[in-house]
Amino acid sequence: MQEQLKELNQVAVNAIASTDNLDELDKLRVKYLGKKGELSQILRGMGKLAAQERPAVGSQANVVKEEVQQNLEQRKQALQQAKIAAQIEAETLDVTMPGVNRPLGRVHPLNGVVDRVLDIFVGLGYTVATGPQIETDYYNFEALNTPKDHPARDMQDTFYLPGGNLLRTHTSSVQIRYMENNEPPIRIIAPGRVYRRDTVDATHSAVFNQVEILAIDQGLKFTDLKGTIKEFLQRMFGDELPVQFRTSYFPFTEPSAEVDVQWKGKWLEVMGCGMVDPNVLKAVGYDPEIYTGFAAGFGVERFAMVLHQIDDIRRLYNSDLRFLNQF
Ligand code: 2U9
Repeated sequence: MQEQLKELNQVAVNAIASTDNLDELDKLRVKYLGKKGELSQILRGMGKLAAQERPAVGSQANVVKEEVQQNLEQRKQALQQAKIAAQIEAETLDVTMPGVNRPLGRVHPLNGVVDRVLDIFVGLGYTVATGPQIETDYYNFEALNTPKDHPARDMQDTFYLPGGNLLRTHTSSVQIRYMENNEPPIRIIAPGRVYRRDTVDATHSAVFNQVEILAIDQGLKFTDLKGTIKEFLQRMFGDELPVQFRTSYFPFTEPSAEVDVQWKGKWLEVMGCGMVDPNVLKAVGYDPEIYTGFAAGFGVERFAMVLHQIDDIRRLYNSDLRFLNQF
């Protein structure tokens, strides 16, 4: 029996030393020291021993048990430490490796201009309004004092769809729709894409972007329009910017004006404006004896070209990264 115990001790210690896996190690613990394990099985044979032999075998069994236990514990700790060390090794970040280049997107120069414009007008109390790009003749022309035989239709000739609808030539139709559904006082700003039948060149495009503002209230005068436009342009281009108004004509405003700014030594036309024509107010059911209003409009591309010194409008549509990366 003492031989058996010695043998068990030897085999167990060897098995423990040669395992490199924690689950395996636990199985060894059960195999040798568990209730139905090999040590218990040997000790079950103690009954057959002579009484004087038992104490020596009993104490040897304890020594074996302790030694196997100690070996198990030591191996467990060693394997746990090795596991942590391997994990640390695997997760180590090599800061000398070359990085992964993820190019950052940025705001397109056209959207950048629209964002700045909207910020300024929202700050002045205006609400952003949008509407459809496919319009009826009524919302695009008739309601804006531009009947079928009006010469201004030539300038704004557009793309007609089967059935008589058209692609809007300005965002003014958004303002008509808004006025039909709201009562004054009104302060709105309408940004959006518009269409004209135009020959494309460095300064013209058949598809471009506009922003229009509209204010309707009691007692609004041309000086209110001038003050608003001047404030806006100086916030866009700079505090000391010289601004001038030249008389002009639009079917939907009376009187009308074109606005120039002095930019890099030259007068540049940047927008149009005027007092809303009484016929437009009547078309949406407002009484022109009670309400007056002003409106203004400009092309976003033209603003972007002036602000960023862009020489050709088509650069804004080509999605050429060599151009876009400069903004
Ligand atoms: C309503 C009534 C009047 C909007 C206006 C202009 C003058 C103007 C052009 C600038 C360059 C269009 O992009 S462009 O080609 N626009 O000069 N727009 S007044 O007048 C309105 C708008 C809505 C109900």
